Amino acid sequence: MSMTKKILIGIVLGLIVGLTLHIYFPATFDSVNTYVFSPVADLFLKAIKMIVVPLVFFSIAIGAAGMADPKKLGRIGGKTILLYLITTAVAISLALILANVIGPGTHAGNIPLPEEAPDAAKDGAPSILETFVNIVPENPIAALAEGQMLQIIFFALVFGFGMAFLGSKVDRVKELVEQANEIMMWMIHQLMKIVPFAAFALMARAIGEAGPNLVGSMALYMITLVSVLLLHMTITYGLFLKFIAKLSPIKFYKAMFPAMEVAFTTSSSAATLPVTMDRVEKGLNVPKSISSFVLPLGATVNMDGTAIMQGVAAIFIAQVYGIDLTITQQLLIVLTATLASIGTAAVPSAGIVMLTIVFPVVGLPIEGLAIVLGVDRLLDMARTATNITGDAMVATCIAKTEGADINIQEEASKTA
Ligand code: DAS
Repeated sequence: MSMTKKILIGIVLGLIVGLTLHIYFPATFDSVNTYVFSPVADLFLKAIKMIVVPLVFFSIAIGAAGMADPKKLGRIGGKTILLYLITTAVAISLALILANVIGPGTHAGNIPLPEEAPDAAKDGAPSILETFVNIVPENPIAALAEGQMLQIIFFALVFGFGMAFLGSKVDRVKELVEQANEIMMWMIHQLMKIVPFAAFALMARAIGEAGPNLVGSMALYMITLVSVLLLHMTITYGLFLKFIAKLSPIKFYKAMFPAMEVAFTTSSSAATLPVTMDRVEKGLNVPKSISSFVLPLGATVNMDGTAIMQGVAAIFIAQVYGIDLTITQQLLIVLTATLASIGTAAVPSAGIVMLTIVFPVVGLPIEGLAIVLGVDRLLDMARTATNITGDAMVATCIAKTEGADINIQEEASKTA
């Protein structure tokens, strides 16, 4: 049985058990939660927290090194990184606008904040100036030890730029960082094997505590997220394709559909990369000289779908806990989710692990992860399809601006 089916079963069983206990056996729920749901759910959340700090450092350092590589940073590299950052910032902005307008978490019935919720959740957020000044860690080791996410991200970015600009002098360090990141991705892969059980426990606990209202809110969260993904792929990518690549979006999506299918079924941009490259080169006639740079970089650092999930999830969880996020905090979500998506590994469920960066930065309790985690593996399929589509769209635009003849040579791709 596929992992997706196992997770679906975990979610549905968790829903049924949680609702049954909440409605018919409320007195029993507490003991079942204490001895069954919470141990499994908390173990899983702690394992995610265990992975996230080193993963953030290694993956963002590698992402930064890839983007800042002087050998690649020329005209094409500069345009690519600019387009990647612009589309990701637009993606998150769309996510925040729609999540605030739809308000998926506003009807969940304010779930009480956990005792150890971050201060900002209780005492309001630091000002943007304080946040900006605090982003530079006085002691990076302390920042890593305390899990100060923005400071870790800043140090990782600077470290990555150093690896890029020092080039071959630090090849050994770069190799060590890349190998360490492989180990972190291996850990995520192992952890994801218990997602069906974790999804059951997380769902049963969340629904058992909050009741039927949360079911509707979670459904609305999923609808909001998928709506933003579709909006971003049709409007944002459509405008870029029409006005920069001078290409009909319909033709683009016809050519890219096979790659989107693979991304949807594998939930991995890395696993889809060969198909993405094949379709961009043969279906959209993008020169290999461009696709071989733009697409592997995009699969690593450009994840619009992931950034959208992180934006919608942050607003959703704030609404569920009744936390009003200021405009400053929401702008901080744009910055943090953009950086988190740069560091997100191109493997299943990596995005939800990186969500643990965004929450503490805007004072949201990490326990909120439990509410979205249960359904995340299903949403990962949709957002991974958006991730690779964004990479292909940028590759097509870059090719056009470099004078390539972007047209569909289906017969060529069939005979090739
Ligand atoms: N599944 C990841 C990818 O491969 C994205 C994510 O987890 O958010 O793109």
